[in-house]
Order: sequence, then C-alpha cells, then structure tokens
Amino acid sequence: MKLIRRTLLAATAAALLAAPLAGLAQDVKSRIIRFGYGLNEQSNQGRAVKVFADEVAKASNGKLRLRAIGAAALGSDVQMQQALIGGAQEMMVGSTATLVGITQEMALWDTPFLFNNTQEADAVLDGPVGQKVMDKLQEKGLVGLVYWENGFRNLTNNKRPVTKVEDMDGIKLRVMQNNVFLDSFKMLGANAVPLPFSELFSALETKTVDGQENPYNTILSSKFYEVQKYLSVTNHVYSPWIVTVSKKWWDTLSKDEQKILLDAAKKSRDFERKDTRAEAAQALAELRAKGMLINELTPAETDRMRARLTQVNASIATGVGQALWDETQAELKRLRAK
Ligand code: TK8
Repeated sequence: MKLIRRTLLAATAAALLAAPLAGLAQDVKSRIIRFGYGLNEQSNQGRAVKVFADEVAKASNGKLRLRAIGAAALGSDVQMQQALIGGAQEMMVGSTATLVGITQEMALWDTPFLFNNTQEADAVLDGPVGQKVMDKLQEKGLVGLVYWENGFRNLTNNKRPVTKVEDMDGIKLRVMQNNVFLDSFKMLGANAVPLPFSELFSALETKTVDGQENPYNTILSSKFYEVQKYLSVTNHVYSPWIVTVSKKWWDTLSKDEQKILLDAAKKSRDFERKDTRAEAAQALAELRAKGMLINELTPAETDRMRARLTQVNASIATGVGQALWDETQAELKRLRAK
C-alpha cells in the first residue's frame, strides 16, 4: 500500500515536471519592454541583448516583447539609470562603474587589479558578494538581475606608447563618471576627465581628450582604432556590466513574468561571457591589423603601476564598508588556495 502510494506520488510529480511551461496557466501579460544599452548593435553587448530578447520572447510565447535600443539612443548609462528609477524605462545594461553614484558598494568592482582572471570574476560576481552588492540597488529603485562581462580594461591614446607609469604624465584621459576612476588615473599622473561613453568617440576624434581605457572588444566594436594610435596592454581593472530593471516596473510584474526575465538574463549572461571571451582572444590581432601600435608593460613596470593604483584601495574599502571589503578579499583568498 505504502509502495503504491509512493509510486503514485512519484508519477504525479514526474508528470507535473514534464508539463511544458506554456501548458500551465502562466500569469503573463502582453508587455513592451524598453531595453537600452550604450554600445552598438554589432558589439558583444548588442549581440547579448539580442539573445536576451529572443529568450524572453520564447519563454513568454511572444507576450513579453523586448524593444532593444542600442548606441545610447535612450541616453548615457547615467541617464538611463535615472529613467529606470523614475519608471520611464524598463530595463538596461551598462557599466557597474556608473552606478557608484547611486550605490556606493558598486565601487568594489572598480578596485584596480581585483581579479587575476575571468574565473575569479565569475566566481565572485555570481557568488554571495556579487549578490549582496546587487541587492543594494533595490533601496535605490533598481533591481539587478545578472552581471555580464565588459572585460579587462586597457589603455589607448594618441600621445605615446605607455610603457611605464611616467608615460601617463599629462595625458588627457577620458574616464567613466565615477570618483574611483577619476582618483586612480590622477594617481597615475594623467589629466583625467569624466565623460559619458556616448560622447567618447567624438571627444577622441576632435582631440578633446587624448585617450581612454576600455576592453579590447569595445576598442574594436566602437572603432576607437580609427582615432587612437597606441594601445598599451595594462589590464588594470576588470569591468562588469550589469543588467538592471526599474524596480517600480518590476514590482508590477507577476512572479511568472519575473522568473521569465531572470531565467533569460542568466542565459544571456552565459552566452555573453563566452562570446566576449572568444572575441577578446581575437581582438588584439585585429586591432594590430587595423594599424594600432600595441605594447605590453614589463612585469616590473606592471608592478610599479599596480603599486601606484592600489593606493586607492583604502578609500574604496571605506566607501564600500570594511566588512564587504574583507569578505571579498577572503573569498579571493579561498579561490586562490584551490
Ligand atoms: C557603455 C559603457 C562602457 C564602459 C565605459 O555604455 O563607459 O567606458 O566601459 O561599456 O558602459
């Protein structure tokens, strides 16, 4: 008797699990989702937004329709964040660095040389520390879903190859709109100027600034090679992107709708990281072929740059809170001991 009951239970459970999602009465309304991003459609960011849009359409039987709007046509990262908070736009993906003005804890990701490789980045961002930082956004009217990879940042400029810290002297360098980046590059001797990404190409073209720093993928997809001569491999910081939702809007969604968006975001993340890494592996050769002069720093010069840059660590720790800083360092130590 017991056995029969158990078998019946198991069979029912199996049937429930096997029922296609679409077959269940899903609480999903017809909705248009404005999803903004800063790079162009052909970039790694644009490709991943497309994957996200397709996943959302598939999982909602076409009811949730994502209107992807790239090239900062809805505004810079900072402007879009405000639109999300106000409820005028539903979703976006952008740099965590531009969120520091809203949520201090995001400055953790601006720590120079925090991660040694992408495995460390994935483990920390997708682990408890990453989640804690992301959850902080909710108090400010944003919901973070997943981190994507922007990547390790490298320096380009039109003045000279940067082979040592001193070469940064007087270079007018565009930085992201964030005090950690501003302080870091001032520390290196550059004349750091915060500017939204959407104004960067023309600032380089008109020589309003001499240089900038971004991952290889962006230097390629945004055609910075057309207006920049030197690329110095510095890998000075790993930048994440973050997919965020307007909390005002998120709170009006059903549990089913929220789940569709979160699941699709995770799929897009897995695609995006693979795609970005594959592109980054090829990008340097392509940039060289486009005419950029590329130089690496010697290990000794990298160490000197690191020593200068990491002088900002103490103020980052104060900004994000010592407990969170320590937890991150402990997590990295644990990962490195493996
Ligand atoms: C795109 C930016 C960009 C970032 C920057 O909107 O601003 O330099 O690296 O990816 O978020």
